[in-house]
Amino acid sequence: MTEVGIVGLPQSGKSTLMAALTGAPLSLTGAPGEAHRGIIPVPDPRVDQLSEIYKPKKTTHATIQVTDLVGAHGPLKKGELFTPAQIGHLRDMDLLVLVIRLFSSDVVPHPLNRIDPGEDLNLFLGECQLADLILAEKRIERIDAEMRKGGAGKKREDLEHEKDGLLAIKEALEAEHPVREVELTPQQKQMYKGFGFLSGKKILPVANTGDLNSQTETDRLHHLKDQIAVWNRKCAAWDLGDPLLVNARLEYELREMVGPDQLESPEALDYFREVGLEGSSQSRIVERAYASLGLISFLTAGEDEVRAWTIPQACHAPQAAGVIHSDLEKGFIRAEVMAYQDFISAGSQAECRKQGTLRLEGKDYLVKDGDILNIRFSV
Ligand SMILES: Nc1nc2c(ncn2[C@@H]2O[C@H](COP(=O)(O)OP(=O)(O)O)[C@@H](O)[C@H]2O)c(=O)[nH]1
Ligand SMILES: [Mg+2]
Repeated sequence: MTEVGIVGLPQSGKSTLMAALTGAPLSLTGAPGEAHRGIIPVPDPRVDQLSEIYKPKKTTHATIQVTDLVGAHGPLKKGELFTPAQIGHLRDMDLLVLVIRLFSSDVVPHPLNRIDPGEDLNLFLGECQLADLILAEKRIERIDAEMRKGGAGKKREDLEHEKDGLLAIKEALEAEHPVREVELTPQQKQMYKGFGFLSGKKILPVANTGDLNSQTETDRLHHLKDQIAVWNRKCAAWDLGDPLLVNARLEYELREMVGPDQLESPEALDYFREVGLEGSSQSRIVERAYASLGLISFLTAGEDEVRAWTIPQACHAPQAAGVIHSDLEKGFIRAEVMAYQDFISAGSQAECRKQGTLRLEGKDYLVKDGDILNIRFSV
């Protein structure tokens, strides 16, 4: 499952956003390092439409797992944004949603006693690099110690290869370039997989706004955008897109008031527009997460269940089948494939067969977004 970590400075609205996105109870406290998990269904009108047609016993949307991590309490010092336990959790994430505070509040103190989104971004990315640098240096030291013990042959070659990559990573980080930029061999990528370098992950900036009609807030937003541009100029691999605009507290309160399926209702949209937003954030966060991770969905449809499944963009039919069940990958024979749109235009599977839009595809077929698959397999 796709793992998204909600990160950022204390009091930026991470836990509120988590509750707004997942419907999990709002939890404003907790011990540092504690992880609160929740699930976001991936909105997909195709699933709803197929469900209307098949009237299955069960309808299942794809999901993303989100984790909200309780950070250190109190004022921040350099190198203290992440606790070791937090970094441990963050390693497993595919994507970091970085919440940056734009809203003012007399009752919610900022940990640095100022609201400056550009500086918060700098601080966060700086801490990511610092954490990665410490990790790389520690590992280099261990490798050196192991090499001093002697030994030759394959093991030594591997250690040298691992160290070379780490030195390149160290050099990049010192120049404020993310680990993502460093060109590594497939073997090195495998070696560092478990390290979970923070700047090796995709980072999606989310600006938590209060009221965008106020000049102060639009100024802050511009400042944040400028700062994002500075990082992207420094190194394109940061690839920080435009910040996604949310109002976590409003979204949370509306969700409580009108229910999760009414967040796009005209009534709810009025509330969002009043504070300068186009709507709720769930579908936009999911969309950006999918795009930045290069994910697509395929569908399965029948009387028992209509369901969406998440796969990477370049995924062959057997691997896609494996997401449903490993037996389907092992025993894969062929996939019956219809594009969602063809199915809707034709009206039925039988009609697709007649029109030739229901195809049989083999092991080399690259599954496309919105394909409706039926896997033929034998075990
Ligand atoms: N005024 C205002 N307060 C907010 C907003 N978002 C969150 N808060 C408040 O800020 C405080 C900290 O939020 P929380 O979600 O616990 O932040 P976290 O420390 O990043 O998890 C809470 O009291 C929230 O109610 C917002 O958009 N506007
Ligand atoms: Mg929190």
